[in-house]
Amino acid sequence: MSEFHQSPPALPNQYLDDGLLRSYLACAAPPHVLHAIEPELTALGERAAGEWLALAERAEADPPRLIRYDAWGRRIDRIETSDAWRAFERIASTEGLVARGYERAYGAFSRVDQFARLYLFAPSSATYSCPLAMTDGAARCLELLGTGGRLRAALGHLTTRDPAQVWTAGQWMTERTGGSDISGTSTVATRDGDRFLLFGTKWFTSATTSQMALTLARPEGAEAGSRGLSLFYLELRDDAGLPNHMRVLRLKDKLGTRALPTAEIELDGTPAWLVGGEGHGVRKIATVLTITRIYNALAAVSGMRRAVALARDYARRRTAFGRPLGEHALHADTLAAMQVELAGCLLLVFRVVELLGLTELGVATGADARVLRLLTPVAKLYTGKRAVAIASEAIEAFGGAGYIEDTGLPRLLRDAQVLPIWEGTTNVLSLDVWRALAAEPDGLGALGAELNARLDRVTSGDLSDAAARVRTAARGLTDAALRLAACSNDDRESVARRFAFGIAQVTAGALLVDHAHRCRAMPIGARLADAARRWASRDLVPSLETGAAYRAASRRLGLDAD
Ligand code: MFK
Repeated sequence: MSEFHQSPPALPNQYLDDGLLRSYLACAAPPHVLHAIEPELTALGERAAGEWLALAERAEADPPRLIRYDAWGRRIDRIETSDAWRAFERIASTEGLVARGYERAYGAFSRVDQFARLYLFAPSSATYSCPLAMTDGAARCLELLGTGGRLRAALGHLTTRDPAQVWTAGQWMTERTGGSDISGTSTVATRDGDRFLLFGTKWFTSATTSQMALTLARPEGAEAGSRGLSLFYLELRDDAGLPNHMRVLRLKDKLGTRALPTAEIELDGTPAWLVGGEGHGVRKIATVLTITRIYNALAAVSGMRRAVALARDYARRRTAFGRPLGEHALHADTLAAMQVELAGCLLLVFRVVELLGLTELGVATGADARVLRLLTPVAKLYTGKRAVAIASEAIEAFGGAGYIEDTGLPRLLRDAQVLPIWEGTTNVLSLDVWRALAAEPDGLGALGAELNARLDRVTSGDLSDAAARVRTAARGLTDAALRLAACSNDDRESVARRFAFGIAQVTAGALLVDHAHRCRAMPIGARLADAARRWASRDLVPSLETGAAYRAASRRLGLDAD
């Protein structure tokens, strides 16, 4: 009988081992800031590979439960979470994973510092990054719009580092009628003095153990459709700790994110306060969506990084056909493609984070603000899709072991699959790109100018071909946008996803070529240059064919019975 056992993959310090992240920070961070944060990031990288990973496994193994009644028959609707899940709440607050974005200790760079920490935390957190995303989004919304003692006090709870005081927030938009199209929102707000009472059902409420939520409802008498909606603040529990005129109908049985409590909730006179006055609720909650979409993109790249790290480690351990997997040219090629994808996506996401920091500090140029608006949906939609593909590839790199639950590997794929769905699906966000360009027609011009300036810096000969390819693709994209602007809405819609992918790939390409050039003297420089050349050699802009005949063919292909 064989006593042979495969050796499982191991994770080293997740900061020290991450040359890509470190090279990015070395370029992006002011030297004194890098000096200050590196020891802390190193400590977080250690915890991400050890303590947090163990907590995440425990949280996944002990998912939330809904306790409807207490022993005496009183309806309590308490969601019980594991000790491990609650430990993440303490860790997140003491590490200031949200607070740092509001303390702004490093000025406009504070968001990059915060998101670098989140990058290490997220893939070892059993999706605790989700409540943090909504907490951060709500904090920003209240910071901008939250007047009055109650809302200012809530902001204090969301941004504190004190675990005894800290709150998390939910963001409740989705109802039975839909999550993308929220015009059918049927939650009604009835005025009750200086507050409102909410009546309705919310179909997806993630992180339902939060203390507060921001939600949409229609004040009585307000117009139909999304324009009649207002944004409200509510607290989930009353002073006695009981549900605040609401019922938890059930917990969702989800494909992944299993440690994260997601529930259906019925509001039955829940006290709520207007945020930013009556009306324009969608425009107001868009502040939350911008933040949560950036978190989503961050979760996607950090998940990709984890998948790549595991697959790479295994490729050194696992022997097949007489050699370690990594010694096989085809496997090395597959891992290389994953790393290239990760590199482009990481730089894309952190560029968005940089722009967020500049905007919040009030030091962004008009062009920066336009690029942030444009790249937020682009980064979210592109990285969400790529995260699923990379997780799938990583699992395949483990062969059958990747398909077996107790290796923990299937979770990579399950948890990635939510990323293109929540916070706006790929198609909804592709259309949001056109919404952004309709509001700011010069958004693409501003992006193009930034990318060209980056490419102009590239003077090293071994990257000049790559720079030229990206520049040509960027020009093609701008020309296409002009052509599409003159097309019908239907034509623009049919091409929207391909157009958004083009923006993502061209932007990431320019960032990667620029970054490789800046890092050329570092030990990682040659690897980055290889990654940049491979990225640039793709078809950066997919076919943008459209038109009435094309759309008719799409309908026939997509919908007609064979
Ligand atoms: C680890 C990762 C963590 C993630 C945690 C997630 C957990 C939470 C789970 C969820 O909550 S998932 C549900 C998230 N839901 C969505 O993302 C909604 C998806 N649907 C859309 O985004 C639709 O496009 C939208 C609801 C916005 C369509 O609504 P409308 O009312 O038909 O859009 P309209 O009329 O174009 O826009 C209304 C206003 O909002 C306009 O402003 P004005 O009133 O000034 O004209 C728009 O400009 C503005 N707006 C819309 N989208 C915007 C925006 N402003 C800025 N940024 C945007 N993205």
